[in-house]
Amino acid sequence: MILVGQYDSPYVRRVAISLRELGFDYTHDTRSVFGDFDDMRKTNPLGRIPSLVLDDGDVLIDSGAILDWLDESVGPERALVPASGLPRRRMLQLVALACGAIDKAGASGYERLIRPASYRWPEWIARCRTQAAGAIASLSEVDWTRTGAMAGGAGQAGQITQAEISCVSMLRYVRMTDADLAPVGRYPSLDALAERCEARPAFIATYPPNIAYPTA
Ligand SMILES: N[C@@H](CCC(=O)N[C@@H](CS)C(=O)NCC(=O)O)C(=O)O
Repeated sequence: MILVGQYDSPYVRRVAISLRELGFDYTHDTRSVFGDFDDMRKTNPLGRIPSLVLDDGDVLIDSGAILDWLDESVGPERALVPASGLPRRRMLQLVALACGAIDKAGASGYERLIRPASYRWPEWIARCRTQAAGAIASLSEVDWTRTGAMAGGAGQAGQITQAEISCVSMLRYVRMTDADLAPVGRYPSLDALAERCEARPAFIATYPPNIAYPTA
């Protein structure tokens, strides 16, 4: 299968980490969502990443749908999100907070990266950053040493969970694009989570290099 999209996208990265943690092989298509826009739209009509091209030619789009398919493929014992009940609900809540923080940090980042300076709207950027900061603060209150236990099936015997993968992908992205939202030291629980996860082979292999984001 082919994973389309670069690892500086936290959505691509959470799929890449999940593929690796679950033992899937993939080829990496590193076309750029901006530089190769027209070509990218032939893979995904939305012109977004990630996409996952399956061996039968089917193309899955949207990281949530891709991860759902991965979990279904490996079955409930190995799935990264618990199959049902309170553990599933709680884990999906953490994943939603992580993805919401990505969306909001991303929206404010695109304002700075893409929109011409004279058209930027500071109040909108501030609102997006407040929303991202709220989700990050909420995630920092989680006892990350217990997410596996909370997750029922997922997380047993040292298996990583989707909450951890998505949260650490979010944190790396935020620290690349808007570090003031979660500087090292402000949230010790998230620092510890990142340190534990970023040492795993799947995280090391997908660690995105720093990118130059405008600050204002
Ligand atoms: N809900 C989507 C969001 C994907 C997304 O926002 N991808 C970004 C890169 S991080 C993208 O393709 N941005 C370009 C665009 O939307 O035009 C997912 O989870 O896959």
